[in-house]
Amino acid sequence: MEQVLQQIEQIKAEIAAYEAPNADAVEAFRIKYLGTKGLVKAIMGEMKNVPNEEKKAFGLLLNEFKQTVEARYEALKAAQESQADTAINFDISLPGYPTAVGSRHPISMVRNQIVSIFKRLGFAVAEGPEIEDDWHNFGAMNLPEHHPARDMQDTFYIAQNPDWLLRTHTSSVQARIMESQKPPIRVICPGRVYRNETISARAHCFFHQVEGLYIDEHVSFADLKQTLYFFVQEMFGKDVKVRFRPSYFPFTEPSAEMDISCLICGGKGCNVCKHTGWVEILGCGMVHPKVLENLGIDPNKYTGFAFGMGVERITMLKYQIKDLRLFSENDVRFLQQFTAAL
Ligand code: 2NL
Repeated sequence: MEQVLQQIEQIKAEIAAYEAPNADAVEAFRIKYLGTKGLVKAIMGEMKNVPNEEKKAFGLLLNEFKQTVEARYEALKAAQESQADTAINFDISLPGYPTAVGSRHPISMVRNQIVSIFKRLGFAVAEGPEIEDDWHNFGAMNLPEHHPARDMQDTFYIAQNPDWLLRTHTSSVQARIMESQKPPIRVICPGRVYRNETISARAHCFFHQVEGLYIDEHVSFADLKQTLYFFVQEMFGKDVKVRFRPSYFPFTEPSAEMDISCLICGGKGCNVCKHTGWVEILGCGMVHPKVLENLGIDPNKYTGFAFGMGVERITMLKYQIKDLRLFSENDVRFLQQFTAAL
């Protein structure tokens, strides 16, 4: 009896000091103490040698002993597992998980591309307010009092002050430059503009424009054509053809619209060009003398050309996008397709 109690104390001391540096040592502990031929089992076997009246007390003692050994085993096992978790068992030189980053909006990409082409020709970039007054947006641009563009149906007016509106084109930025600078003026104005339209695949209440203006002595329609021809070649490639059709704008005279040969069918005729072989990309003309005069530039001394294009229109052509609304819905499945760093 006495001997068994001593053995129990000895084992208790042993297991408390037991160290398991790895999983094998933990397993060795289990086999040595808790296995079918282990020490705990052997001591349990001593039960049969205990006198009946002491069996109860001895049983309790043995039970407590067994639990102590089991608890020690569980502790060693847990320590070993947590150590395995934190151990460096992977290649720390591998790159981390990539962080999802956004991509440039296609409208911004194409706008930047347009702007950079004109910058190379010596155009400066200018921006201005989106809330304008009637004069800079309409009056100075030679839009008569009762022109339909001035109608509430077409333009968003600011409720507090009927003289204020959301600009309908970025001409208002050029108007401010003509007011405050002397020719030569060579400027490109990208920006968001607003029109009161019913939203559909082809129309939205806002879109983006790039307008250009060049004023100096002796600026001619030939300068206009060559500048825009250079732009088209840089933007769409050397094989693209251009044509000018006469048109009308209140702020230019003469006025024209410029078409390029269809990028999709190369001029043979398809759905995109409505089987004409040509697609319209911008409007342009010689600045109306009245506009120059309105903004303090002598039309007898100076001439100029101007043009305006819709960025959405050019982006849709370039990427064959069929619905304008995609540009403002911010659906990542759409946006993720434009990953070039422009
Ligand atoms: C279009 C046509 C155009 C202009 C914009 C302009 C600006 C000044 C003076 C004269 Cl300051 N004209 N801009 C000229 C012709 C056409 O835009 O279809 N845009 C989307």
